[in-house]
Amino acid sequence: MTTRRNFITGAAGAMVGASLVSKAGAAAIPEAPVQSSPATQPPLHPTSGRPYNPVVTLNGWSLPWRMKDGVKEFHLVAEPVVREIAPGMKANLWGYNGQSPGPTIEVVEGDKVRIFVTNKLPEATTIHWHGQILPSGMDGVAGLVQPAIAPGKTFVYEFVARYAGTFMYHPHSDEMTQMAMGMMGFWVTHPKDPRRHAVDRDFVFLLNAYDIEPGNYTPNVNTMLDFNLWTINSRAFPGTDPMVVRKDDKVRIRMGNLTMTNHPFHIHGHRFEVTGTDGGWIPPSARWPEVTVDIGVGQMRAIEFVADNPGDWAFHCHKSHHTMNAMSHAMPNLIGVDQAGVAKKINDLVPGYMVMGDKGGSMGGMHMALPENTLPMMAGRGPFGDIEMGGMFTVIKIREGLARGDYRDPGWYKHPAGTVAHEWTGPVPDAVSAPGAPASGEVIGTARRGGHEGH
Ligand SMILES: [Cu+2]
Repeated sequence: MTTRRNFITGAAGAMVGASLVSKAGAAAIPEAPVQSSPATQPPLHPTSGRPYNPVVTLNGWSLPWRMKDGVKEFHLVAEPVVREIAPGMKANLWGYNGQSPGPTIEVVEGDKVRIFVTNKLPEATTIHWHGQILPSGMDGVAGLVQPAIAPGKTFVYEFVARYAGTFMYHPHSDEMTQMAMGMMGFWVTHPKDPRRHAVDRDFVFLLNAYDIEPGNYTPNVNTMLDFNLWTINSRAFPGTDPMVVRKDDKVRIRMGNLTMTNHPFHIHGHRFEVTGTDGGWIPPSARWPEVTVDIGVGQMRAIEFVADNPGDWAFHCHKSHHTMNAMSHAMPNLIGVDQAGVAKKINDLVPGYMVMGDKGGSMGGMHMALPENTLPMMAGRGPFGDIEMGGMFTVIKIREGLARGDYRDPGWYKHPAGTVAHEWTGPVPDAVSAPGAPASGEVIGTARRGGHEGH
């Protein structure tokens, strides 16, 4: 639910003291709306300024603005927030206007934009407008082109949104800490002519990662690579909302990567084309079909496809560890080892020990008791059982007969008769071994090496 907080009566006013903010000065600053829900909010249709086709931010929202003398004015408040990563786990993060990531900012090509940034963090910050072509002094790099915004201060950024495309914003001040704490947001500059690049559904999200040990609430900001929560807009599956799509809709998904590694995002049941980067739109003659697009560190990609295949389709990072949630990954590799009976004996000594893979049962089926404030490694439940996924995973739900603009979760797909993989109950011929192959059941070597450090 969106609530509104007046700058004069808000905590910022109290923090800097009434004497420092004159009534006239405070009244000149637009209010800073706040979002408290982690659920996907409906698209924000423009009521002032040029028309455009709004985007839908997965598990997020877009920031309202006001028009003042032909300038589109926004107010971002950098502040500590509590983000629900998924039901059962909350994190102390830093974000903007009540959430991490902050709200999506939507403007139109040629718009004059003024953004007030109030810093309610315990340390100085800035905002860099990633991908924007703007005056050097508006680029938000602390020390280089502006002084950092001290706690309690409000700065103003002004520039023209020159090119239509897909962008983001994030601090360029103590950025290792501030991005590890979740400070980032999406930015879309819509084309002047709303018919250009028009699609039926336009989803956006940022990829981010956190290192929060089970039982903790605050990310370790010194982690360099070994993150344990791989998230879409600071949500981990099953906390990520589905992307609901009407059959035959033209769909765009725009993604930005603010983690420390690349993420090859993969769609099921469809082919797409990469149509845009953070540098702009790709000419149709330069596009090629894909089912996976690698999004490098600091990059943005827009993909487009026609949703002509009804069903529930996985959409996820293809690094398999990125579709798992927190908990220890430092375990010996026992695949191929007969662990029958072993698990129970070890469990008597080490409560909670898990055997993985062979004869131990898969991880999705374990349903172990969890420590406080963490998520099972793979937790989703589907109509056929456990969905053995977490992290950077969501579902695209394509249905016939949805209304235009209806994003409500339609439930699980009802497969037409005869279209679900099923057990074969007929005769099965004996397997034929190649000459010199080991006899069935013979074990080659033993599993000694453990772990997978350094991945
Ligand atoms: Cu990934």
